[in-house]
Amino acid sequence: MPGQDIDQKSIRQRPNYAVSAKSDEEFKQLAKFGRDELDIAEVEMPGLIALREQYEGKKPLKGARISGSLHMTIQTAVLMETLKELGASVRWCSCNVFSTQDHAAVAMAAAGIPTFAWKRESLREYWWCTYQCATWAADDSKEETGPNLIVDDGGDLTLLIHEGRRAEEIYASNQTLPEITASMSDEEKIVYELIGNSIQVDPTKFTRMSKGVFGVSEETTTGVHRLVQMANAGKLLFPAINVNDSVTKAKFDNVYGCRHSLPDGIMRATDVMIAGKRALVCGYGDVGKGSAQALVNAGARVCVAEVDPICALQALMEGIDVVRLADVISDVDIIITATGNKGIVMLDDMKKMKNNAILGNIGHFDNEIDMAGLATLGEEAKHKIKDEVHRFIVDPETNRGIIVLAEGRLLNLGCATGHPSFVMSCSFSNQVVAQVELWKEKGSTKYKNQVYVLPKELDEAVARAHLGKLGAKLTVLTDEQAKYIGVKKEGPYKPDTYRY
Ligand code: NAD
Ligand code: RBV
Repeated sequence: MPGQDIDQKSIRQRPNYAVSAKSDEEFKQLAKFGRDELDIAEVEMPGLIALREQYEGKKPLKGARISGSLHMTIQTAVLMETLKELGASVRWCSCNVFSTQDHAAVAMAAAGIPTFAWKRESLREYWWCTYQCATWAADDSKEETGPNLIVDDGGDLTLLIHEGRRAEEIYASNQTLPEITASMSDEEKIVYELIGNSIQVDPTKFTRMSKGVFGVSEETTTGVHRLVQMANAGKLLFPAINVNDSVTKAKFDNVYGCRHSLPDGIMRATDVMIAGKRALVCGYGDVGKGSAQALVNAGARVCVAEVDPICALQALMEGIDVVRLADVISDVDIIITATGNKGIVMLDDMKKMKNNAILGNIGHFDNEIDMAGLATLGEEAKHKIKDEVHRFIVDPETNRGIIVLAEGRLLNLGCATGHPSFVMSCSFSNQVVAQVELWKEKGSTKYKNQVYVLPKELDEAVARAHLGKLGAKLTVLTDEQAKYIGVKKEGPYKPDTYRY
């Protein structure tokens, strides 16, 4: 099984967890550090704590086995413990090789929550961890089983189950294992090799597993794109709740979260003076807006690249130039990709960049920047400055190089610690509400194998739960005013068409 090559010296592997700790002493220290930060985070996560209070003694997730694939950070640990407090059994892995905070992962393992995650996993280890997260291992009294609910971020866990089941169907019909072809990416090769190995041990594992899943709640824009494509093709095997498009997620986490954690990542990685520099943000959606604003606030001269005329016009209204990458590539000092699309900055572009210009991505996957192209320059062109910060020599004759952050993966989680607790409390409150809803409706026909958003009442409730902490006092509509604008006094206050 992939993962056999896990570095046993630094990874502490037990049947119920695999986390980073070289010794018992380090495990204890990390667990304490994690717990101390968790205690602080809880105070900053009023939405999650309100949900714990709302459901106290009710255990609405009793009996649910939840597998989560979402950055194993301190904030996520508070989510995991909230799900547990609501009655669920929880099992976790990260959704990115660089995003785990080891003290958070160790604190979860020490608290008895099966966790398979450490910072700087290899791709092989990453998919091994995902596989462990999906596999609810057998013990003396129980047979091996799988999750009945999934929390996903980017869709890798959902993909593994879907592709695993598809491969098992092919295997059942003609005994062939997934073919590994030269045109596949390194990651695809690893995934299909893992599925092939799994089939040889248990040829119906994912088929059984997929039948037990009542639904998935998806955290991020890119994961939602994947789910919508699957649903449209009639291939989605269970219902999905699109947490990303709750207003209290996309319009807060993606915007204000990135406004905080983008500069955090750039500064921790490089400590470069942002003021005065020319920065290009590719993509002016929610993440691009937060990123561009952060760079403007830091004193950079910012421009954006967009394909969508509406987003382009929004940028102009904020006083931000809209340009084409090709026209500015040789002049900018910082380039950030935030499109959720692929192939945004290619090797030929990088060859034109200024010496020591910084290139980073904050979109979900690592294909916005042409890392495969950079790899063709050879190992001698790649200089590690420190973990997650590399200088690639793009012109050997003059030694001109560029600084690439987090190897093209989302730099706010690779070079820093992701979004802070308060904004993640909004995102994760939606996750909890979605999980409770999927579990409540597990026997009903309310949800088909489609992608749903949560009702506005719940979105407003999530926002409401965060006001007190910031000392806000909401104005209350009078009966007459409510009637005049045609809403209920207690909300929802806007029609579904309203865009915030
Ligand atoms: P979005 O759809 O709101 O914005 C993406 C924008 O990129 C769109 O406006 C689109 O028109 C534009 N775009 C697409 N192709 C382009 C191209 N070739 N050139 C220029 N612009 C292009 O999505 P979003 O919510 O902003 O999310 C963007 C990405 O960030 C997704 O992958 C999402 O999953 C991820 N995300 C990351 C974090 C994080 O913490 N790092 C947080 C939230 C979302
Ligand atoms: N994200 N999580 C964190 N601190 O745990 N920070 C950012 C954290 C999520 C965010 O919700 C986004 O949609 C997703 O990471 C992209 O993978």
